[in-house]
Amino acid sequence: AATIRRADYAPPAFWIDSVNLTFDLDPAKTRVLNRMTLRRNMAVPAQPLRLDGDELSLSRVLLGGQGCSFRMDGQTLVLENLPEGPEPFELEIFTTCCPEKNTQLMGLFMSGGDFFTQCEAEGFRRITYFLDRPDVMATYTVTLRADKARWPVLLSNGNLIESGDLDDGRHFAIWHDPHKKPSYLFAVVAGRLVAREQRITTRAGKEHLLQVFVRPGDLDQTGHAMRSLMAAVAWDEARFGLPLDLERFMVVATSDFNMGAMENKGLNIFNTRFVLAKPATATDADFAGVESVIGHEYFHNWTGNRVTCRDWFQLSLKEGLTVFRDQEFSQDMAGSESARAVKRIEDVIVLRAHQFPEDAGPLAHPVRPDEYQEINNFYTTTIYEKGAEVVRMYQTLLGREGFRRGMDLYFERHDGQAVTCDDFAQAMSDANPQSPLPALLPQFKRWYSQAGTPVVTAESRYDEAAQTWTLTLAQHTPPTPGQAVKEPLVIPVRIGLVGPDGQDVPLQTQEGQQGESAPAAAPAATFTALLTEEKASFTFINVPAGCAPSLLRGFSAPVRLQYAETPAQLLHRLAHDSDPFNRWEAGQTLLLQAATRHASASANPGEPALNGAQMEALRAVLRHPQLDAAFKALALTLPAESDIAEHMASQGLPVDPQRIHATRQAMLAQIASALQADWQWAWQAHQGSGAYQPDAASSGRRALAGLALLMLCLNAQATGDAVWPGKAYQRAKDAGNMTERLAALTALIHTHHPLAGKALARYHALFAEDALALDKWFALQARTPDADGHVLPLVRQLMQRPDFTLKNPNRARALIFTYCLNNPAAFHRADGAGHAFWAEQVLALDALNPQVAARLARALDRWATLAEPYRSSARAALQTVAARDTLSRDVREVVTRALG
Ligand code: HT7
Ligand code: ZN
Repeated sequence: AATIRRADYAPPAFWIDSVNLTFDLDPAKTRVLNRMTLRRNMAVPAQPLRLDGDELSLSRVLLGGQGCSFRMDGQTLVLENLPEGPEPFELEIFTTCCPEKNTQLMGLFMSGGDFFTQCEAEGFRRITYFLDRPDVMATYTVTLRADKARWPVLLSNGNLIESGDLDDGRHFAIWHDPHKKPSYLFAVVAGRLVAREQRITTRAGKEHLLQVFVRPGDLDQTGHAMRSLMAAVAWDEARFGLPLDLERFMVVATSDFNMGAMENKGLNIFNTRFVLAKPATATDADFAGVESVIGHEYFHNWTGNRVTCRDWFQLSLKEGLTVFRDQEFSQDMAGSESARAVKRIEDVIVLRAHQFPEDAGPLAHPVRPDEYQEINNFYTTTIYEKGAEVVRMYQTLLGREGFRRGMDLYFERHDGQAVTCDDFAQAMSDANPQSPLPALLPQFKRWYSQAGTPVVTAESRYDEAAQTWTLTLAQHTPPTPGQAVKEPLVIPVRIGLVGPDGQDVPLQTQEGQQGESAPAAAPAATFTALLTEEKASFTFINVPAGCAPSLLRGFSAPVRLQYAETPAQLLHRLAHDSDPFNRWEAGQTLLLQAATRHASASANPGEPALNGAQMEALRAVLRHPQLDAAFKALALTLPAESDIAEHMASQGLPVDPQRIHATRQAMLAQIASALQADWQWAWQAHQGSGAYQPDAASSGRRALAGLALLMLCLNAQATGDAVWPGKAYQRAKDAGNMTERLAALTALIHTHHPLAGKALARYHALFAEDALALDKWFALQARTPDADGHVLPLVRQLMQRPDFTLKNPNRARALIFTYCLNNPAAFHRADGAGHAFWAEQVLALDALNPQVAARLARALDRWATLAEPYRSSARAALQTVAARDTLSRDVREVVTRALG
């Protein structure tokens, strides 16, 4: 397949000013008439017009109303004899497509009998021939015609101009979008839908209509989405001065969708997973997901739509920035300082669980990639989450106000344009001439061009006589495929010192150090050291003896920190660190180190992983009178098996998924048993009363109670006690909300309790008609801890059920992805059967939906870190897939790169 290179970017040979589309919607054969006004781009050498197309049937092409010559170059429609000057001309193209056969879910497709579109990144070319690239922006007028009884609601971007009835029971609607937009933001929906509506008046005094469209039975599940949307509108205006620029803002939910949601101008299309939420069927995590994705898509209206990307290499310009904005939104919505910190911890857990492995694996790529074969493969955690961390570092360097100045200048300069990551960086820098950024900008921009997670090594030296503390920081970024040599980056490292009494020690620097700002009036508790060289030292004065350094507070940069901290220092910080992120991190480091020791080949598996002092430290956190329940739940949750695997891989240790699983199970049993009385207290003290609320405090309480129930059932599994499994069964049966029901079911399933089967059957009977709740039922079982290899046969058996289908991405993700990506010990089997199953499913999915198949293909990215025999069977499975000659471009790119 052809490689597309960033260096080859050239402006388009033509501009498209306006597009007039008429759709005659029909599942088997939809007819699309595309009348557009184009003009030559006189700034580039004269070339033929090459219009992108994909799986279209072409009926007619007219130039200025007359037949004209054209040719096909593969799927590209080529017109040579066009006006040579800059004057506009009209082109009319008539095509048909087949939505009911569109299992890729790109372009125009059907879901539950309704029509939807997905155009990002290159789906518009599956609707009509077009210059399907983000730097070609046009105004759109869209006429939709369809059978009125089957598709009573007809939607497109912008404003409804006219609607009415036609002959034969058909009707029409005409929409006009006044905003110029790239084709990837185009959308159409036609269906039997109902809407929750809300009129709002924004700060600017303008009235707007917000609508959330769903299938008729789902209206009672749209309240949270609407409240989140209203909050997002208010937040963007308050925090960034960015108002809603549309009279009408629509959100529509579909149950067949490749990703979470899509920010089409004024007509966001969502996976039902991120719209529908009611306490009986949605968990706290689901409620939080709705808020964050509703926010994310809404924030794209400015960061992505008003200012868009020049080309797809700049994807992180909109995605990294918008993830940063949705993270900030969710933090602000969480309220208290502690709840904000919990959100930050959760975001970093996600980054480390997904982006760090990507950056260390065969598909590592920079935040602004240099090349791709299939753009759909580049909607990655590097573009999104690492991109967001890069944006966050601007805010760390410039402060909130400086960051806001940068944003203001970015919009002042680029509103209505298609721009690059360089343009964003320049605006941040130019808006903050007094900051360290202008001098560091070329070096800072290496964050966009260099792949790989930097390793920052810290060394601490204390001079008791001089009462000085010197911290030496060194950076090194390991090589990644295609990038052998790395240059030093600009790394902001936020530092604190926890004194012997547990209080922060004020940090006073020696003169002339590169850091935060000019000497502050009063020494602050936290200092931001800017590491710009390969190695640099920072000395602080008036430091008492016995302090514990607290480094990379708030996770101030997306790096791996290596610091040989003593066990006593770790325990001290777990007990006292004023930075909640680092306090949590101290506990996780302790647990990760213990797990790594225990899982390594030389360890004695019979020995307990945690010692008495460590257990007491965990008990102290659990019983702490001031700490929030949400924080406690995070602090007492063991690192996932995949986190332990990555930690071991980063130390060059072979990854044995079975040993890691055994270690983690042993640690769980140890914590369950040693803290038995404390877990009982935690369960009893964190029961709720009253109606379900998804707020941070209530969900934190439920998280801790759920963890306590799991621990109590684990302990019961060891002792044979029947009380706690009985309580779990009752809860799984009668819980008033899905969070508690799922926690109880998980406790039964994870302890292989005989009541688990009965509880699962009851669950299925209750939720058989609710697709999202049923997805949880499949996922729960795919995540069962393996006992004698029983999970794979269970997954195969579940696939035979009439309510399973590979065609629905949510269902495939619930069962197959969960098994392959979230249950490592069940997946990486010594007999290789898990890997063979993966190959089978990747191939089966590829025939239906290459985008989804390519995501599953990523499950074996880290095969080279595995111990034998897992490594060989994983490679063999990759080779099996690579040997198929009919592979999509999507899967081909992933497996070829994985095999290196
Ligand atoms: N900008 C969107 C990315 C997207 C997508 C969404 C749905 C289906 C296919 C898709 N391809 C790319 C989602 C977002 O980041 O907001
Ligand atoms: Zn996005």
